[in-house]
This record gives sequence, C-alpha cells and structure tokens, in this order.
Amino acid sequence: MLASRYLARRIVSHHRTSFQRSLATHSFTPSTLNSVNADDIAHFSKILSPSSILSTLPPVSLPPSDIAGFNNDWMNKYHGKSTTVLRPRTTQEVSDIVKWCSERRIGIVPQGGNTGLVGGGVPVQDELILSLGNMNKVRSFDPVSGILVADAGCILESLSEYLAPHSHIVPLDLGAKGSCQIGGNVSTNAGGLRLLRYGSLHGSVLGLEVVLPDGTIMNQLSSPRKDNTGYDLKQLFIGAEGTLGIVTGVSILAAPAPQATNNVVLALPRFENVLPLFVEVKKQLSEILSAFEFFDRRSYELSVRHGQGRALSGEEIEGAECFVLVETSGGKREHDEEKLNTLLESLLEADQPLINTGVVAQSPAQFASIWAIREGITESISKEGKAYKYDISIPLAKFKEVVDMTRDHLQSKGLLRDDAVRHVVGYGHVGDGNLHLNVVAADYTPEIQAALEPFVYELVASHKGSVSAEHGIGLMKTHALHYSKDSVNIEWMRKIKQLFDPRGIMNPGKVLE
Ligand code: FAD
Ligand code: 2HG
Ligand code: ZN
Repeated sequence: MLASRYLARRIVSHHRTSFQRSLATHSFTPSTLNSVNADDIAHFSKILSPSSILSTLPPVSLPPSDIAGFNNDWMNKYHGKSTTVLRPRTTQEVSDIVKWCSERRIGIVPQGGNTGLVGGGVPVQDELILSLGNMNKVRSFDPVSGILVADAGCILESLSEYLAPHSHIVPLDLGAKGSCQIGGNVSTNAGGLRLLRYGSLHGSVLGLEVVLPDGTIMNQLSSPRKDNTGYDLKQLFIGAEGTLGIVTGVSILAAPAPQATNNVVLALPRFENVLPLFVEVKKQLSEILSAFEFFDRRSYELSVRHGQGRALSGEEIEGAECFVLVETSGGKREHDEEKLNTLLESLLEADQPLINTGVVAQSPAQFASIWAIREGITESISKEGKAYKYDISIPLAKFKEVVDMTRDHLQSKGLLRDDAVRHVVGYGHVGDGNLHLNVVAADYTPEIQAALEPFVYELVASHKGSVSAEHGIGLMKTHALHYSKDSVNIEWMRKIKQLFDPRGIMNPGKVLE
C-alpha cells in the first residue's frame, strides 16, 4: 500500500494576526481554571522522567520555540499559549498527571499527532498539553480473532506496518496516516478512505482504556467481540475529542488483508454523472468495491501542481469536470481485474457514457500515484494558501450545487480574487455522503470568515445535513453545533460532560461552548 509522505509537521512560525488570535479565543474564557506554575512542574518531576517534561517554566525553562509545534495546529490557524507539554510513557503516569490537574483545576488538552483540522488538539489559552506520542507500543495482536490492542499514541501507519506480516490491515486509512495516532483517530471518530468498506470506528473499536477527568483508569480493553452487558460506555469516548477523558489504549478489530487491490481513476464530463456512476459501480463490483472517492477538476489540478501523484494524460482528461477514484479489494487478482475491466468497457461502450475515460493502475507504482492524487489534495491546498475547511454531510446530488453556490456567494461579495479567495473546491467520500468543501484564501480574514459563516452552515442545515461528517467540532464549530443537533441533544451532551468532568478541566472550550 501507500507509503505516507505526510511526516510530522512541527510548525514553528509564531506570526499571527489579531484575527487569528481571536479565532482561537472566540468563545471561551477559562476563568475557573488555573495556569501551570513552577510548583506544578516540581510535582510533575516526581511523576515523570525529565525528558517527558517540556516547559518554558523554571526549572526546565525551554525557549517557547521548543514547544511551538504543540501550540499550533496543522493548518497554522489555531494557536495556544501553553507553557508546558507532558509526554507520559504509561497509563499510570497519565492518571497521576490528571489527578494532580483535577485537584489544582488545570485544563488539559490531550494531543495525538496534531493533524486535526478543527482546532481541537491545541490549547485555547495556556492549558497543559498532554501529548500521547511516547505511548507507542503494540500491546497484543491475536491473528485468529484479528483483535489488535495498542497504546493510544501508536501512529496509524506504524500499526499498518505492524499488521502487514500478519496479513491484516487497520480498518481505517487516511492521508495523515504518517502522523496521526490511533488515540486521535478514535477521539475524532475519523472516517477516511476505508469507511465505505469497513464501517466507522463505532463498529470496529472493541474496547478502550481511558483515564477519566479525576484520574480514574477505566479499562475495557478485554472486551470480547460481542458484549451486551449494559451501557456501551466506550462509544461516548469515540468522537468525544478529548472532552470526556484521555484515551490511553485501544482494542480494535483488524481486517484480513485483501489478497488483491487495484484502482482506477474515472474522468467524468459532468458532475451529474457521479450518482448514476456510483449506482453502476456498486452493481458491477459489489463485494470487491472498497473505495469510491470524488474530486473536482480544480482539486485534481492543485494536487498535481504540487507534486501529489502524476498527471493523467489524454484529451478526455482535458474535458473532464470531475474525477472518481474507484478501488477494489478482493480475494483473487484475475477475478477482480476482469470485473474492473468489464466495468470500464461497459461504461465506455454505453450509448450515453457516464465517463470520458478511465485509467486503471497497471503497477503498484501507478496504484500509489492514483491514490496520491486524491490523498494529496489536503497537503496541496495547504501549499496553495490558507484553507477554510467544511467537512459536511449532504445528499450526494447536492455536492456540486453547494460548491457552486459557495463560489457564487463569494463572487457576489467581491471576494473571488487572488488576494482574497483563490479557489473553492469540492472533494470527498462520495460513498459516505461526505463532501470536503475547501475555500482556499490568501489569508484568514474576518471578511472571508463573515462571508462563509453562517452561509455554509445554513446551506447544510437546509439539506438536513451535518456540519461535521468526520473532522469533529473542535474549537472551530462550537457555535455551529446547533445546526446539526437540536437543543435536547445538546442539553444531554452538556449533562454527560458535567457528569464525567464536573471540574471542567478536559479540553476546555472544545465541542461545547
Ligand atoms: P489530534 O489532532 O492530536 O487531536 C484531535 C482531537 O482528538 C483533539 O480534540 C484532541 O484533544 C483529541 N485527542 C487526540 N488524542 C487523544 C487521546 N489519546 N485521548 C483523548 N483525546 C485525544 N480525518 C478524517 O476523519 N478522515 C480523513 O480522511 C482525514 N484525512 C486527513 C488528511 C490530512 C492530510 C490531514 C492533515 C488530516 C486529515 N484528517 C482526516 C483529520 C485528522 O487527521 C484526523 O482527525 C485524525 O484522526 C486526528 O488524529 P491525531 O492523532 O492527529 O489527533
Ligand atoms: C480527506 O478526506 C480529509 O482528504 C481532509 O478528510 C479533508 O482537507 C480536507 O478538507
Ligand atoms: Zn475526509
């Protein structure tokens, strides 16, 4: 499979405008929380080895630039002012830290690979950052049941590499695999490129070990595959974005590795063909279909421009409005190839073809290159400018309309120009009804922000969609939660938060305002 090029990005720039600062503080005043002080550092020194404590406070006294990568998010959009990053190695160390923070009422931000796209993994103010990266061991793997138990800080790609010789795969894959951690994946309920085939983490996670906000360790790691003994508490932590506790261990059902995988990129003359194409592809490929990913022409061009995969060639590509990547994963190469080729032939020979052309991967390198075009869009956008990201669920038929309406709206405000909004693109997981609407701008400005919100959220609500299909609420969307959840739901979310975290120390200001 793909080797990732998305290695950890430690962003050191401290330049930010007052608007960027306000982005990070717009809804939260942690008046009841205390800052970490030198006495706290002295206490942490009794729990942790010196290399596990990074702090600008005495006696450690590092320069702020040494912890800047933990204070700034992947997009360099959200910025915290934490003085201290702790990197525990064991669950007991996590528990001891949390107990102390609970007593002292110090806010804690759990941080995995810091690849989140909604500002959830960096502090709002100067909360303590608890980085899970040193908890990176596989605890056990049973090749018979396929159950993998791992520390939360294991990087997703390293888990894939661990499982490969055992002929298994993690039932989750995403472009950030080289940096994101399984604990972060669980905490965001990450979707990604395999959800169509293997379903969400709510199904494949079998158990969790969690340090609760008072330091208690809740261990459900030995949960068998079937377990109906009352409330399924682990589900609350899947997608909780670190607001209910710290995930320290994950038990997940790995999937048997497919014997054969292949992919094809299909060029479509018009967006309207995507829906009938999806129906046809499902019908013909049935059990071997493992991904159906969509990207519009501009996304494709940006990806290729920034070196993510090789450009496709041919006249038919020139005339394409959008593209679909289809992946097959099956048990027998010849059988799968025959199905894929038959699909392609029937699509091309139809009276009114849904596609202009299709390029089937002929080698592992071409397979990787085709995936790189799709997976590389996020990275290429970050090189093109500052992205406003909306990861929305809307009916498939509305994908293009929403992208076009957003572009038209920005145009009508006079914002579609090189020094303001450069591109409005759409791509995503068609199979899951999840569109990534990205507005790529020269900078983050109040004017663009005001043009986009609540415009986009109202559009989503008008289609009864979700304002977050996969990246979560984080800091970015606390004010937009009500577009997707009614007051009864939000009230019960608040009650659950209050029950688990009455002192309000766990990732304050995130998910709930
Ligand atoms: P972080 O960014 O460190 O944290 C994310 C949130 O989880 C924060 O709220 C944090 O407090 C919390 N958290 C982290 N670890 C823990 C823990 N151990 N216990 C409790 N809370 C914790 N997302 C998708 O869903 N699908 C995609 O296809 C996808 N592709 C991406 C591609 C790229 C190039 C990038 C940069 C991001 C992508 N993302 C995607 C978003 C991101 O990678 C996922 O949200 C990922 O699951 C975050 O993992 P992380 O370890 O980096 O978490
Ligand atoms: C993807 O599907 C990720 O590539 C990232 O979820 C989407 O950058 C984005 O908006
Ligand atoms: Zn996605």
